[in-house]
Amino acid sequence: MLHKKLKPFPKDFLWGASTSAYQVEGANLSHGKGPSVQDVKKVPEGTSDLAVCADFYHRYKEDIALMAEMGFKVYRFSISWSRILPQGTGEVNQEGIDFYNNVINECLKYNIIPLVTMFHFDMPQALEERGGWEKRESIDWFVNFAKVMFENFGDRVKYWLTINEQNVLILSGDIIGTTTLTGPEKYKSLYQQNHHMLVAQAKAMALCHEMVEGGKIGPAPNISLAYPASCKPEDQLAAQNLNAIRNWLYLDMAVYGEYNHLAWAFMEKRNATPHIEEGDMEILKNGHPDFIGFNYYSTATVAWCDENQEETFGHDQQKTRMEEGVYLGAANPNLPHTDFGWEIDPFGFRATIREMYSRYRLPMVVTENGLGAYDKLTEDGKVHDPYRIEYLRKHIEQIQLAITDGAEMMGYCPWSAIDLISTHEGMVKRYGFIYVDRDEFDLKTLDRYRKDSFYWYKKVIASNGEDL
Ligand code: BGP
Repeated sequence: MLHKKLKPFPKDFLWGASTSAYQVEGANLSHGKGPSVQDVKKVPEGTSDLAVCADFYHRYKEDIALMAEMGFKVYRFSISWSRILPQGTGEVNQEGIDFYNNVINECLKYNIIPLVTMFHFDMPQALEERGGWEKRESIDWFVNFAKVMFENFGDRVKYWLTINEQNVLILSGDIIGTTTLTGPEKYKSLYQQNHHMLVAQAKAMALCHEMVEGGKIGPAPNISLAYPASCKPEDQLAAQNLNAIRNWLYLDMAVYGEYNHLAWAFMEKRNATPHIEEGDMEILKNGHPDFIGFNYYSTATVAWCDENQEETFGHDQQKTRMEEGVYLGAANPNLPHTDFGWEIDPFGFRATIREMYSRYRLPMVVTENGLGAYDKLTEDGKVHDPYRIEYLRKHIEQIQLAITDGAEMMGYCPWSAIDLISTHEGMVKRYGFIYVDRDEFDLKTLDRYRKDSFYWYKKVIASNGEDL
């Protein structure tokens, strides 16, 4: 600690939690909604499809009432693009607008601030078939979608997030079902997609400021500070490489409108620098986020990587894939893991926040953080999840330490408010404060139960983070 005394959480600190449309809503091909890439992806073996999820589409009132009971100040959810615009552009689905109006109004009824993610892994399939993010037109498609959202919801939604985990879309799209590209050719396409998303994001940020009175908007990448696997100087270079390619590329662009030079050198190495049209760099410079939203699950550890090295560490969105000649993902022997193999690193959370604040000097809101586990409902309707409480407590402690270090923190929205379908590991990987009574394939009652963490978080919020 740098100080002896901890600074308190700000009075208006936004305590809440997160979900995303395709993982929580269900009703994925009904009520006028068009399919998204998530609805047509190959569902990983042994995991449920997205037809019902937590059935939030039909039970949002009950769920938001439970969030209010926990004392939420904010609820982060995403709007499904293809529920609003079934073809991605063109005709608006009024039922979709009505649904999100109802969700927003329900939040406001309890004084819960809606924090809306505009895009969370769910490109409309109709647009994917027209070339998706690789097409230059994707910028206009997204800006049009943003406009529809600001027009319909901007009178009540003042906090917006652009693209959830754009870095994960680029680095691990194969894991979360947004790309089938593999091999050396993938880079060129992916970094062109990335460029379009960055320009689209900058335009959406500018448009938000123009259209939404008092509107605030920011990005929402997944940030994991990279550690060198040892104090060998080469490992430090590998960690800098990963930090640039995984983290700073996205935030340097969102905040400063500049391509990070190390990430650019990596794109050159892979023959994957994007085509940049005249005027793009100006648009990128004019984006200006009001805050940074970021998801944090763990840090990453990497070693130097020679050419022709073999991958030794498993890979998903939190476990770093090898990049030949750039970095090699490694296990951190100092850290425990979750049942699903993700490392747990609360100290790394503070280190990540410190580093981000040093680089960007913007207020930050944690848009995801949490522990996936095989929770069990007992016969008397309880869910004992002390492991989740411990995880969250340790991370909240580190936020307070980071605030004491001088970082500006606006809020904390762990993943997830309620159990929902994981990106690739089904319903059994639960994160919620609220348990949903269903199995992978057996929908059971879909009733809601308060987990032990529900009561604990309620107390944390009521004491503004003092009673952990
Ligand atoms: C993030 C995503 C979420 C979410 C979470 C947990 O990458 O933004 O959508 O699901 O990770 O990941 P998983 O569902 O794979 O456990």
